Amino acid sequence: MSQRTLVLLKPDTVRRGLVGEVLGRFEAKGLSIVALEFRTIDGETADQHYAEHVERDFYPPLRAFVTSGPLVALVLEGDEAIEVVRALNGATDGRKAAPGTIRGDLSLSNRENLVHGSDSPESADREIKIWFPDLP
Ligand code: IDP
Repeated sequence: MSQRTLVLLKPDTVRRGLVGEVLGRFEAKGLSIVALEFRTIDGETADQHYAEHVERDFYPPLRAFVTSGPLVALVLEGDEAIEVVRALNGATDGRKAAPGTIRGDLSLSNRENLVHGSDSPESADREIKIWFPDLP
């Protein structure tokens, strides 16, 4: 079943010069880019995106991190795109993520873990509306 999912290449991906490497993995897998934007977000947008985490202990440093510089937001589309992207991303903690995944190969942190991918169809709908409100 074709799905859309919201993906972020977080500011560490941009700072480390890994946009091409990470985007290339999604493209090589066969997912299509249907929207893409390079932007720096403010704290309010971070709060909207991470609404389920705003009360968590790890949120203040996460908020500072995701607003610390430009990121790439995109919508990817393809068969089972939500699960496929999360499998490519790997486990949240880069130190524990499996080799072969983006985080497992390229991140050594549980905060600066390079990528975000929506975790369910409901999250994907909600997040796509936040980042790309005009996307048909
Ligand atoms: P996910 O990005 O793998 O779906 P979530 O649990 O939704 O993981 O957490 C959102 C983001 O918050 C993570 O990608 C990571 O950047 C950050 N994060 C999650 N747990 C921790 C933590 O324990 N310490 C620091 N940052 C965390």
